Amino acid sequence: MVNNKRVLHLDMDAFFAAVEQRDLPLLRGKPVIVGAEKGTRGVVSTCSYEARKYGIHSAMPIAEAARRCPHGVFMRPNGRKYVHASLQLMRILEKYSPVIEPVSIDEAYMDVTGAGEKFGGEEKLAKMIKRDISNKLNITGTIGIASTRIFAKLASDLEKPDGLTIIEDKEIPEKVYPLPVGKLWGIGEKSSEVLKQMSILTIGELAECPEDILKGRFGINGPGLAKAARGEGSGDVLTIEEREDEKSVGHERTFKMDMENENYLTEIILGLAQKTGRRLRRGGFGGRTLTLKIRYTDFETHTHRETFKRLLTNDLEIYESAKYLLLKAKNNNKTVRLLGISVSGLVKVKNSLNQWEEQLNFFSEKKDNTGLYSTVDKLKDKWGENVISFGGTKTSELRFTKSFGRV
Ligand code: TTP
Ligand code: MG
Repeated sequence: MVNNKRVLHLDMDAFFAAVEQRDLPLLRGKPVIVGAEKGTRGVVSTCSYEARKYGIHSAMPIAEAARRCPHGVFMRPNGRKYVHASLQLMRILEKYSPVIEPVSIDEAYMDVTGAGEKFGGEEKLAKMIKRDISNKLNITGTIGIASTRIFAKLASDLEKPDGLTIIEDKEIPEKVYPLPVGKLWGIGEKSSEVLKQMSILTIGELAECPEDILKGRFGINGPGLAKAARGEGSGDVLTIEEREDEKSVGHERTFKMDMENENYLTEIILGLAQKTGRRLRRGGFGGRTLTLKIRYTDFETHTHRETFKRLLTNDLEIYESAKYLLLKAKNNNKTVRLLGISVSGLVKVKNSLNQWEEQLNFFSEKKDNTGLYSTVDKLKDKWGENVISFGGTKTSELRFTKSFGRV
């Protein structure tokens, strides 16, 4: 798709692990695995690039990571530190474009249309941002630039870590189309497998596939796949103010694997709730209606909606309500492919707060995250002892979960 926009996507490298390696030089050059306690049934949050050589990755069971790399350094996440780094990161980005959309703790889109001229070219601009980040934060990030969000994101994934990939529209056939379909956001192993059976292996082949054929195989989601392959339909980069005009706030996540384990699904819900809560806070909103979207392996998709008496304003309330809907609605005979939650019926509850500041406060009372517990206490004071029961997900294991909501 050709347009006159230029979108920059930045994604920090091995973010949690990089912050740990920065703060403890002993860890540099070592396989560092950040995640659940060894010996528990929890998962890896992330790991350093040294650890990736052992095949370790986010969401892998921690026990598997320990088997693959027994000599690795296993660490529990320190949310307060990561939020602080994230806050600093977003402040740096603000210097380079007024249109920034943070989409997760270590990732942001920037509309850099026209910025190339101001900074002496896109490559110069990207290098300047990378240098600024590494000078100030002492960790690295990878940048992709293209004319659409979906291709900018794809570009930032091509040369990790510490990379930079710029894709001009005229280079799309040469740089994007030969890539495997799985490189495209939203296309996991299952879809790749189905596409393979249709002899569609590359993004270019997918882009050219007639939409009705895809519809026959993937139902209503089929045409979206071809659109994604053409870089279409991923929207503009939105500023915080623009997002405030949205009528609902939410996130969804497609899994690379199909999921049936209830504990894992509630963990996903927890991650989505945190992202949604953050967006609500950023706009100073609360909402009463919660919608849960479930897509099963066979692509059957259901939405379940419920309006609550209380106003949903924070992560834990959203998590609890979404978990309740999940347990009520889920068809236990099917494996789940995608989960999404959104909050609507928005009302302004306070003036716009800086989401990152708020998250920072959340973690800042003491190093051991007592801020989190005091928040839980306040909720319990307000709604009673049973309002928060984390099921399989312990409060102490609250962690950031990367959102794949909006490309
Ligand atoms: P990512 O950007 O997906 O991963 P990363 O920054 O660690 O590594 P990469 O170089 O490939 O970008 O996620 C950012 C952080 O979010 C990550 O450091 C830890 C956290 N996270 C989780 O806690 N759980 C997850 O499943 C994922 C994917 C990330
Ligand atoms: Mg990252």
